[in-house]
Amino acid sequence: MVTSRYAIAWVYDYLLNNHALTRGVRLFTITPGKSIMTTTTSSLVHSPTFLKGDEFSIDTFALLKQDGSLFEGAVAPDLDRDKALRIYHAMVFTRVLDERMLAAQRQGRLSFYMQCTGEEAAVIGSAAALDDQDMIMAQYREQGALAYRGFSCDEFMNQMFGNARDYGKGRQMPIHYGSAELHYMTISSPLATQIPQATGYAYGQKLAGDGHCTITYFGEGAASEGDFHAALNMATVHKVPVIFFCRNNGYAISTPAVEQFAADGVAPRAFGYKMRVIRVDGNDVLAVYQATMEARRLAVEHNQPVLIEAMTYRLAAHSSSDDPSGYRSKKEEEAWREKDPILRLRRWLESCQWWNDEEEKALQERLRREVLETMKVAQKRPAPPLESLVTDVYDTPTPQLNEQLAKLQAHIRLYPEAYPKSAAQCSTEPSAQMANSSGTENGQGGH
Ligand SMILES: Cc1ncc(C[n+]2csc(CCOP(=O)(O)OP(=O)(O)O)c2C)c(N)n1
Ligand SMILES: [Mg+2]
Repeated sequence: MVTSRYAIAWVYDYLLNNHALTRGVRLFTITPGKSIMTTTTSSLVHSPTFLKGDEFSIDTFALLKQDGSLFEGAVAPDLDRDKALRIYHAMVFTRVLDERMLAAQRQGRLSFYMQCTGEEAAVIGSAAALDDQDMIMAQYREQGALAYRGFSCDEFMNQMFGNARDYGKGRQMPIHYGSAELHYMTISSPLATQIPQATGYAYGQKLAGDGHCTITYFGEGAASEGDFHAALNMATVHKVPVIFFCRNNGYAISTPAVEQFAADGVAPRAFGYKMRVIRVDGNDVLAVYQATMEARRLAVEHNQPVLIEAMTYRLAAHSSSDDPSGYRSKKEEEAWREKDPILRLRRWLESCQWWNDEEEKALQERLRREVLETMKVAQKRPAPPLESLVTDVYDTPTPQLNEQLAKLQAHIRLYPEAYPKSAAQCSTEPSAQMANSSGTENGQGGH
């Protein structure tokens, strides 16, 4: 962990010191004691030929047809019944959670929600191919990976309701989950920041030599950020064990992929960095699983970073604040609904005699009940203590923070009916912490 924190710091240092604008674009590699060499082995040609880059197209790796049978010549990955069912349960749980929490948002119980609907195979199939100790740095639509790792329904709910049991102490919007125990970096909304962080973290893993890698998830929209390019470049230059997993779900909010880039998706960008790349049918959980297994092997055994582009579709709205009817047709959505990744896996499980209608019914009922009951309990839990607003920011709260807390407490005492009861209770007396460290020491505060 410590090594990796240093490695993330190293990423920012690298970005500051090696940015093309500050150093000039480096065309030469200088090897001490040797002559200056170019970084290319390019041959000389004597007529001006411009390459288009679309001389070959990137194929899509697929194993499973929508009816649950394998394509001719396709071989299912080595997946036993227990693991296949663990994947399936996480996919169904994610779908049930999404449906219920969107409804909760519509009922006014929750301020915000984002669904993974339609992308469960991409997210969970890839998470299942990792070691549970590998690091996950996600964007925000990858709750399925966390569910697969074992984040409980209660833990999801506590985060979403920002109650006293939320690991983030209610400081973040719903869906900003994280778990140190499950090696899942807390979500942060500014797009693509997790991508260079993943390179840095994986560099730390390489230095630590612990045999683990990092996977970072991001949308095709986030891949337009400069952070994406810096991350890929650093990863190949420094040979770090990182998997870049792009969920190409067709949209960045309302902007369709065709209006985001003219190229053949995101995959060809890997060539610019001499990185291994594979495109996979993101609704085919077996193909995603196998591709990610192989990517992990390359990363861990050869320190070879890999880009995976999973072709999928965001079946739901971007978030609970979005209405896709303004920018895409029902017909398009229906066509993708026909490719439902959960149904595809269910049919395969049935063909293996590992699943049946009765088990399906029981699972659906159990998960719906669990989600509903856990939500009701989490919603009623008290909010985090008011003082927690100023703790954890610095080692000890600064006089300014304590002053702000005191003002807030005074405000709550004036208008107790506008705040949760737990906040009003905390505000009957100025906090002990406040009394200890507020004031005008160091000449700050107290004005
Ligand atoms: C730096 C930054 N710019 C813009 C936004 C606003 N924003 C949030 S999500 C989003 C679209 C992202 O699309 P994509 O990466 O394809 O992920 P998807 O939502 O499709 O899963 C945008 C533009 C942001 N959060 N951060
Ligand atoms: Mg997208």
